[in-house]
Amino acid sequence: MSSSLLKIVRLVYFVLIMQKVQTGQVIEFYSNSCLVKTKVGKFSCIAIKNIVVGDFVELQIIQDSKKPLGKILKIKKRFSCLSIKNLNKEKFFAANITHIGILVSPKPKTSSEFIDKWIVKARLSNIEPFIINNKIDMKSDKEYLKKINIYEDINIKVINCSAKYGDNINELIDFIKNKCVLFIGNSGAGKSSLTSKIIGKNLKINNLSNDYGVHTTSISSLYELPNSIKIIDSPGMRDIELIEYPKEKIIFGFDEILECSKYCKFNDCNHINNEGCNVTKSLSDGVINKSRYNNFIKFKNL
Ligand SMILES: Nc1nc2c(ncn2[C@@H]2O[C@H](COP(=O)(O)OP(=O)(O)OP(=O)(O)O)[C@@H](O)[C@H]2O)c(=O)[nH]1
Ligand SMILES: [Mg+2]
Ligand SMILES: [Zn+2]
Repeated sequence: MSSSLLKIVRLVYFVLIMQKVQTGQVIEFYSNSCLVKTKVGKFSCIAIKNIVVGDFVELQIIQDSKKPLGKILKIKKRFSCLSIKNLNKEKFFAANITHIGILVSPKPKTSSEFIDKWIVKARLSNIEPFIINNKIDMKSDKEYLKKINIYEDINIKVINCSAKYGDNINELIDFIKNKCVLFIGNSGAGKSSLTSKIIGKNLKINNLSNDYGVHTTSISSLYELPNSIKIIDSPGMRDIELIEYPKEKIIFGFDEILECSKYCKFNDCNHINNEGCNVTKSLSDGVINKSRYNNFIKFKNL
């Protein structure tokens, strides 16, 4: 095709798509712009208030001086939305995710508080949490392994893998089919390494052993695979607060404690020192794990 004919075809094509309202999904989000993937291509758009990665949007394509740009008209109704509140400031984080993969690693060591806080957050956001125990190629102490094993006992899926060497990646891929998964974890836990392994493309990773040229993920990006897998790689996180939730809701992140609490003598039992408390009884009988119980009490009193 001659170059002038190609230009005309391209022009007609853009005129056609510019007339129609397109729908798409936000796959990358920057401070004041975002990238939206539609059936007819990816378009850079000016961000609108509260928009996040994972949002489905309606947009109009407009021709800016050279390249086409998208103008977001509307954010579609979300089936889940995750936000983080710190010091009274609420930051929306990701939308339309079905599962949160909590990455844990022996180095940097993930605390049980971090895991339990994310389980609470996921449950209260209508999202299913599961655990990805990464870096199984590394030596880890018994205490750490014991800590991870308790989650299987409370029906939270645990997948042991090595993002670096590929061990068990297929099990993870099978599990996340038809799901939209957000990977969260401390900086250096291996979120980007894992995402790279799954999508088969090298993303920049955070080289822990080197103080120079360290790449820490700074934006959340959504990757789509042919087998209906959507993955969001997110920046590493230190700690989250749970201040946005009423204290009485914390128990929904602790299924096993919730179950036992149904047999406490009093409805308003504090599960610490009230008479007839079935939670403290189950704790001393070894039915409830001590670290889970301690985190439950701690989060209720934050
Ligand atoms: N031994 C080992 N190292 C790993 C594994 N997965 C990741 N790493 C290493 O851990 C370091 C951090 O990996 P990243 O994937 O950048 O971690 P991240 O969670 O994306 O970090 P942030 O973007 O800072 O949040 C890199 O040096 C990786 O090579 C693993 O399974 N085993
Ligand atoms: Mg990263
Ligand atoms: Zn009780």
